[in-house]
Amino acid sequence: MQFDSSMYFITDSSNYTEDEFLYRVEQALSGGVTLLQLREKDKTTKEYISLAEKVHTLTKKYNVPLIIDDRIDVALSASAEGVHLGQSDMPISTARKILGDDFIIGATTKTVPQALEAAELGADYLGVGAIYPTTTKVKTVLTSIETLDAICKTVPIPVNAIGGLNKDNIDILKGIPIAGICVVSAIMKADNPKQAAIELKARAKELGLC
Ligand code: TZP
Ligand code: MG
Repeated sequence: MQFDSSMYFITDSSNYTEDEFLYRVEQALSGGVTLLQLREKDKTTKEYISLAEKVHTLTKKYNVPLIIDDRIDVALSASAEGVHLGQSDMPISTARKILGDDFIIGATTKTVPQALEAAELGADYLGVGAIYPTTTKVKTVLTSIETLDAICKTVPIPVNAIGGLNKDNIDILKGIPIAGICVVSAIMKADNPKQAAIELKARAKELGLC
C-alpha cells in the first residue's frame, strides 16, 4: 500500500478522556499529519480495538493510513492499514505472512544491521531513534545522527527519525535523507495540536526534510 510518512504522528492517550483524545487526534489530522500510529501500552485488547475503530473513523475521513503499535490482532480487527513492530514484537516475516503484501509493516531499528534485517524481512518503513531524549513512556536509547544517516543510506525503504523532535530542534536532521519525522509530544501535548502539526510540517519543509 502506498503511504506518505513525511509527517508521522504517534498518539498517546494517557492523561486524556477519550473525547479529549479523539478531539486532539482529529485536530492533528486537520493540521496535515500524513501517517498516524495508535500506540497503547496499558489497554485491554477489547479497549485497544474499540479505540482503534474510533480513531480509524477519523483517519479515513482525512485519507491517512492508520498504523497500530505492536498488535496485529488489533490492527486486523479494526481494519487498520498497518502495524508497527519493535525488536521484541512479532517477527516481521511472520507478520508479513499473516497480513499479506498490502498491509503496511513498520519496524523500530537502532543499528545498521537491524535496519538491513528488517528491510530484508519485508518491512515497509523504519522508525529510527531516539534522536533526542524523550518524555514519552518508552524503553529506548539514543541513536546518533551518524547512525541515522548510515541507515538511510543503506536501506531501500523510507526511514523516519523519532525521539524528542520538535520544530525548534529538527534542524539537526538537515541533509540526512530521511523520509520524514515522527513525533508524539510535539503534537499530542501541544496547546493546539492542529497548529503544532502545521508549524512542524512547515519547518520540516523549510529544512528539506519532507
Ligand atoms: N521510540 C523511540 S523514541 C519514541 C518512540 C516511540 C517516543 C517519541 O516520543 P516524543 O514525545 O516525540 O519524544
Ligand atoms: Mg512495540
